[in-house]
Amino acid sequence: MKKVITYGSFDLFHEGHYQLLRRAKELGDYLIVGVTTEHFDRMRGKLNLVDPIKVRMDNVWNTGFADEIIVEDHEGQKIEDIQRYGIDIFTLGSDWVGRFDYLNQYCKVIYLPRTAGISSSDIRNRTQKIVRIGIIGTGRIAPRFLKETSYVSGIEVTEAYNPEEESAESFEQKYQIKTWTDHFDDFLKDLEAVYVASPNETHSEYVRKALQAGKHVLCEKPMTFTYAEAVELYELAKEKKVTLMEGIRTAYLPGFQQLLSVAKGGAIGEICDVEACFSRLGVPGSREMTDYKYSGAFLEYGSYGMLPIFKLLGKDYQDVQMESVYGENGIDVFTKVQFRYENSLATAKAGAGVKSEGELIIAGTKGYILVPSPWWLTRGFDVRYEDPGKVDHYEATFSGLDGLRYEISEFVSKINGIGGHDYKLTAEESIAMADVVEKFMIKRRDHQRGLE
Ligand code: C2G
Repeated sequence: MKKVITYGSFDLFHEGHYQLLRRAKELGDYLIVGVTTEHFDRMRGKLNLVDPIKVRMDNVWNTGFADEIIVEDHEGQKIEDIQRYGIDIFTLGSDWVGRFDYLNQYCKVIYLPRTAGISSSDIRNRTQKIVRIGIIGTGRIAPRFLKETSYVSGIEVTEAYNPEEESAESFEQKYQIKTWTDHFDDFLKDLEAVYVASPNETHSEYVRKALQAGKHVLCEKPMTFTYAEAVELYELAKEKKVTLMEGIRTAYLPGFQQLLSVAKGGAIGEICDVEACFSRLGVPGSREMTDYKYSGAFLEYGSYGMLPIFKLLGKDYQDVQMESVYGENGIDVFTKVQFRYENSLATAKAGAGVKSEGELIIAGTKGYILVPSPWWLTRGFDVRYEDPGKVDHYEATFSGLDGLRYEISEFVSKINGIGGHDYKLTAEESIAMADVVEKFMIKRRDHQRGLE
């Protein structure tokens, strides 16, 4: 009996999928179809799948071509499956030509011609409403956002805004995006959403204005400097029935989700300590090194460290203490924030003029988890125990350089009401971060007053 295997997401099942399965079956006597999990698809950069796995599997089954359906959930599984099921032929559509030639050492690899003129992405784009988003602030991060949006279906950057003419103009010329320097209300008019990537001190005002105009908002961290304002903005979003999301990228990465599950799943027992560090040496003269009012190590990078702490231990700590190493201008070049919970401790460290190891360590009663640097781009981690010979290694991956597309994809899902409750970064967690930021700013201001 000749056994054939093929794989796919089979999202929004269409004629191309049908024809592929028909011809795959004709290649042999028994066809096994591997259907991808959403987690695996997200790791390999396929975002915004519409159909749940059950629907995708049923659709494959209903063609009558598959003799067996399996789930594909990790990189490297194809080799395992070919050996486990004694496969003679591996086949995929011609969009993958060359990519799986290495499997020739295990079985025969055949690429079948792809059906022209139809794809899940086309169907998604036709049936889904495209969210028109405008970027506020055309500085360093705007081009990255623009590029990453192109990998997410259902969203398109159509405009940008920057009151500084020079920056706005060069952005418009370089990226061919209509750019405004004033008339903020007109800029908002044709948009459903905005991405706020302006200087820190302008975030909250732009967020407020956009929410008031009924727009969905994705805002760079830190969204506000005070607890009260964070509460107010999330309430406003609720009242206007729009999505408000703080852009802490790590929260949306598949590897970080996996890390949280493993840590909370009991592998290391009770969690007793979380220690997270993020440092990036700023260029002399850069905002991170000079803007002592609204920038510095903690305001730029502190949210990253607070994220795993609040995700793992909750936001109801008993006490928080913070200390900084300050530069000449009173800016913090390094800040350490320590939380005390009823039965655990946590530390978030942020450096802009100090370099340290960017690792995350979660210590528990049975073992610990080490997420190596850069932990905030979670690509894998170890669960370690008293016995140094016993290590459980978890591999994760994501597409793109910095994971921004996962954050954008989450934003689109929330706008479209897909994906259920907030859990990756809740309003309450974001508000709790604003509270710490407020405490930090008071302390730093006191230090700066002493310098005057
Ligand atoms: N396909 C096709 N014609 C189309 C569209 C898709 O022949 N117009 C084929 C693809 O080449 C693939 C199968 O249908 O062989 C499933 O396509 P997708 O659902 O897009 O899945 P894909 O991302 O190609 O999964 O491990 C997963 C696999 O590596 C590939």
